[in-house]
Amino acid sequence: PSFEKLVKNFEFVRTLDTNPQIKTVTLLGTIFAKNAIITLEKLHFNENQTHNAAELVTDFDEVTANDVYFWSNASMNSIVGKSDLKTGDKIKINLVYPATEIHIRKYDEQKFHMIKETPEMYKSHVVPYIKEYQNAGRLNWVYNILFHGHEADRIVHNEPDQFILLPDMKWSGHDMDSLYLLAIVYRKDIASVRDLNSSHKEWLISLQNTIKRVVPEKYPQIEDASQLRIFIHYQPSYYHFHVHVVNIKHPGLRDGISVGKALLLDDVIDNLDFLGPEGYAKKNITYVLGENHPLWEKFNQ
Ligand code: M7G
Repeated sequence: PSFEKLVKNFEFVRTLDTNPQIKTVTLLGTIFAKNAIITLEKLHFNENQTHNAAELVTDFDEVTANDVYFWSNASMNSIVGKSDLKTGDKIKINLVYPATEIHIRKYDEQKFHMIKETPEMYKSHVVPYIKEYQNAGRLNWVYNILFHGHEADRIVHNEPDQFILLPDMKWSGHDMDSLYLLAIVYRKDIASVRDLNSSHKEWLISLQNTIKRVVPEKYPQIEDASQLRIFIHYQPSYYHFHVHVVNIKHPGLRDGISVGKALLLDDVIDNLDFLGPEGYAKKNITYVLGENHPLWEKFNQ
């Protein structure tokens, strides 16, 4: 029989695996009473699709908006280019509008470098950058969530005086394999991991314990907190302390969970025992920096 005929006669038994990163599903089934495994992969947008892809988005579902950020699940309403995406294919669409130069540079293709940031580099270059940055309204979306009721209907947990836990903009909100939540703390005095020292240890442990308790309660598909990857970023894009809470099955988006960007919250907490009273301000931190990042220019002046 032809390949097509074999596939047409596939009788589904169970799903072996799904992978949100490479957008695959692997199915076990039978074809003419023999076991068969089928892997389907959603294809990447190809060159001749990219220019008009945005025109073809339809069926916007539960649009969320915060400051200059908008996101929604949607679908494509006609065949794009030659193949790949077909009518009705589900997509997730994110919009930044109006986008600043920093946004454009962040998403633009660029060269990356490993940087070993010393405590001196932090003080002389990063601290002024953070100050400059915080005055530029970049944290509006954070304050909207914490203090102005934005995204309120989506909040998973609100621990008064501690933090708000809610779906990250990166998450479709439906697919549990790629569950991605964000815990944003109320306090404004921690811009990044660099501000953490041993005095924050108990506070961080309690924050993490609450996350580990409430996520499996809210999402029974997460059977146990050991199925969550809980981490922070250095450098973060937003200098107000927040924690990423992601299904361990999610292999990550772009560099989000790569070494050189993500630090496990557990490791951070443990390191506070060894870093002395100044904590992370005293440490060399090595990470990936893109040439479009404002710090790249500052370090190279
Ligand atoms: P980050 O480590 O500062 O930067 O994380 P990254 O974007 O390089 O990861 C900020 C996190 O906040 C990211 O995971 C974003 O997807 C998420 N995020 C950003 N904005 C603007 C929003 C928003 O308006 N709402 C929600 N819920 N999440 C957001």
